[in-house]
This record gives sequence, C-alpha cells and structure tokens, in this order.
Amino acid sequence: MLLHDEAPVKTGTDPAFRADVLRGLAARPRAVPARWFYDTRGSELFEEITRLPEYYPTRVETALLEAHCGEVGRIAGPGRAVVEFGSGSSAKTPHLLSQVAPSSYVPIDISGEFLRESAEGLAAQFPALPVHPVEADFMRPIHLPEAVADVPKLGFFPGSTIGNMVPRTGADLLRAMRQSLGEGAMLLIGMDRIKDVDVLIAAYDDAAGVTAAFNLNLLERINRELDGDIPIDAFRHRAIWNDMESRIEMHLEAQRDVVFTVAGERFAMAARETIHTENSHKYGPQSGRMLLRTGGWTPIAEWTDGGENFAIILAEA
Ligand code: AVI
Repeated sequence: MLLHDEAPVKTGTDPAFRADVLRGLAARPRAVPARWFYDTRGSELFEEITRLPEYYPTRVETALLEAHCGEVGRIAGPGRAVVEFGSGSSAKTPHLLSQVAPSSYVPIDISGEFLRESAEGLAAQFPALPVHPVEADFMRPIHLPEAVADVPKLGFFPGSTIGNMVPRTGADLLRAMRQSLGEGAMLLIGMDRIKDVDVLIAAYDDAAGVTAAFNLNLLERINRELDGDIPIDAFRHRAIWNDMESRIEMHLEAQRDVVFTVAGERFAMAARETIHTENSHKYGPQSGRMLLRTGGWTPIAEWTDGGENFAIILAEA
C-alpha cells in the first residue's frame, strides 16, 4: 500500500531522475537535463558518436592534445597532480600524462565502474604514476585526496563539456574548480568553437542516426525506469542552432498529439511541441576567454586547429 500519493520508483532508480523528469515534462518549455542521457546504453551511444565522421570535436581535440601537451608541460612545469573532471574512459588522458611529467593523477567521475576501468588501463601504461580516483559528481564541491593536498594541481576538463552548461553555470563550475584545485593551480580546458551552421548541425544530426538514437534513448530510459508509456515512435530527434544563445540545442519533437503517463502522472503534448534535452554552447576566442575570466581563471595560452574548429586553453588561477 502506498502511504503517500507518489507512484513507486523502481529499485535502483535515482530519485533525482524521477524529480527532474516529472518537473521537466510539466515545465514550459519542457526540458529534461542532459545528464540523464548517460545510462549504460546512452554512454555506449555517446562513445559511438565520438567516432562519427561528422562529430569533429573528439578527433580535433585529440590531435590538439597530441600536438601541444609538450608545451603545456613546459609552461606548467613538472610534478603537478593532474586532476581530471569527468574522466569517463580517460581516453584523452595519456596524451597529457605522457607529456607533463605529473606526480600523480586524480580522475573524478560519477561512475565507479569507469573509474576502476580507467585506473587499471592507466596503471598498465604509467606503472610508476600514483592514481587516486575520486567517485563524485564534479558539479558538486569536491574534496581532493589528502595525498595531493600539498602538490600544485593541473586541472583537466576536455571534451567541451563546459559547453553543455549555460554560461552562468559554467562560470560557477570554473570558480568551484579553482577553489578545489587551490593556490597556484592551472587548468587545461577544451572548448568547441562557433563555426559554419551546416557543420554544427551535421555533428549533432549525423547521417547514420546515432545522435538521434542517443536522444531518443532518454525516452526509453524514462519508460523503463519510471514506468512510462511514452510512444517513442511519435517523437523525432531535432538539432537546431540557436544563434542568439550561440548553441546547438537538441530536442525531441512530437510528430502528432500524444498523451502518456510517467511515474503515475499524465502528460499531453501537441504535435510539434518539443522536450528540450541538451544545450551545447560554442565559444569564439573572446567569449571563451571571457567565460574563463568570469570563472576566476586567467587564460595564458591557447591552441586551435587550422580550421579553428576547436580550442584547448591553458589558464592559471
Ligand atoms: C558531452 N558533450 C560535450 C557532447 C556535446 O558535443 O555537447 C554531448 C553530445 N550530444 C550530442 N552529441 C554529443
């Protein structure tokens, strides 16, 4: 028997997911935070996205790291603890670790599984490097391990993840990172650049439909974890460029009038109405540096590819 008016949540379902989805579906415009894309299937689809011909950010950033981390190491100096925010599979990390002579590596990720796997992989590649994993949400205040308390830090925040936050949240996060990393810290951050709209749209609406599957998987997750009956075939993936906000937006657009239930609550959407699922902000050279300064960091070096598609920026506290 239910003692209150909430529908039961399936065992293992994050109550914050339920709260975000119910609040987001009832809001106008409707929106569900992008962090909920990443269940097991969503994480697999994201890995697939990073290998798509149209999705240039991973390729370009990796090439920039390969080419310029030596210089990052010369500027930062040896012996820093490299602290990676949202380390995931740590795929790009070896480019940095092999060129900056770090004293230790602190991967921070919300997924314990990712942390274990990447710690094992890196231990094989860098057997002498102490690794201190931290299982945490980097969007909340982080306490770094005691072992690195007195060591200067080099924060690493690749992948243009900062772009998934509205600038105000991004600036708050940068400020929090500065505080966690402490006196004398540096930060190496990846930012996607503003560019030709067709290139941007193709990167977020690829020909093979992987990004569409990634977006629609959110509805599958809602149905599975929150007892939903959303008719998934009634929704279509949409990627649009919002020029005023300088961002790609992903939406799920209803193709017809739909009525569905999630966690015992009923929702009705008219044809063409959307659920906003992600923002991916793009920064120009000035706006990117401005964001860093607003977050308390001073940019000191910046590298881009020939086409100015992506930038990695080194900043000091
Ligand atoms: C994780 N993040 C930086 C990706 C991006 O480009 O905004 C997420 C993504 N969404 C669709 N494709 C990739």
